[in-house]
Amino acid sequence: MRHSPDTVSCVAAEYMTQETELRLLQAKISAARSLAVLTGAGISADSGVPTFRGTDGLWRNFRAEDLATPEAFERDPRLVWEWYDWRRQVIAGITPNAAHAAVVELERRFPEFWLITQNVDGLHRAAGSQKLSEIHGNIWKVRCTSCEAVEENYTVPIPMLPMCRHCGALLRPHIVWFGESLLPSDLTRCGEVLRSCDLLLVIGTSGVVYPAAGFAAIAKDAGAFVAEINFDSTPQSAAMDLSLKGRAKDVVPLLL
Ligand code: BV8
Ligand code: ZN
Repeated sequence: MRHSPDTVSCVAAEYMTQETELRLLQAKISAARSLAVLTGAGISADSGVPTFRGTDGLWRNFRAEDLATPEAFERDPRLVWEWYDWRRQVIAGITPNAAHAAVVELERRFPEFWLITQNVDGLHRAAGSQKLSEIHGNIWKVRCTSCEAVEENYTVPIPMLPMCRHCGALLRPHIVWFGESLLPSDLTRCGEVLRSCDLLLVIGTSGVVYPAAGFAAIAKDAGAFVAEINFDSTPQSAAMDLSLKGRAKDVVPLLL
């Protein structure tokens, strides 16, 4: 079956595009002065952490937006804790993958570097990342609903319901829920990083949750080159300077 000229050209263009886009991004990285990286659930998917909107994202048919809210916790703290305990048990047995390790190596190479992650799984820290903002919190931290004490807690399974050892009040996950604002210090840091970086990598995020979904545009408006690495195209792909398709564990190490 003879392919029409334009089919051949777009397949070739498509193939060329991925190959040439990778070369272009490698060149941008070696020319960059300051690098910022924004990650989402997709970078941890290759380690086995369920994503939010992927088919594996559901827990007992609850959507994250139903459980990750102060209202849900008010209504049924046990249900919400059972969900976080289930995720802690899943993540406890998981290790970072080659994409997390490549981000650590980029941090080592760039004096001006910052990582902004939406992930609460703690895998970037476990991989060795140090210059990072966990803007949605960390699943291994708890906060007292009364005295606001924040502590690391790795107890798996966590006793139902976990209480504060300082004042005896109920503990909650130290995580930013829907309807809750990010920490002002994190927002300030993200703003500084996005407006000063000359290259932003956006890895494994669907780009639908704000304010993180607006970060690529902030960097682009400030003159940065913005590149997306994702298994699939996203609502933001068209707005990117470059969009590389593939698994994070396969593509990110190619940038080193
Ligand atoms: C706030 C912690 C002030 C919880 C999370 C403006 C417009 C519309 C709505 C809003 C708006 N401003 C505020 C809102 C409301 C809301 C919001 O954005 N809602 C969305 C649903 C429309 N935002 C908030 O409430 C934020 N707070 O704004 O406060 C305020 C409040 C109210 C109103 C106005 C102002 C707080 C948001 C933070 C919520 N907490 N996480 C927990 O984890 O338990 S968000 C949570 O969902 C994650 O942290 C992450 O941010 C998001 C999930 O997105 P992704 O990480 O991208 O994951 P997803 O599964 O969606 O996609 C995975 C991607 O990876 C896919 O693209 C896939 O193709 C790709 N992929 C998969 N496998 C691979 C891969 N890529 C590469 N390799 C692979 N192997
Ligand atoms: Zn307390």
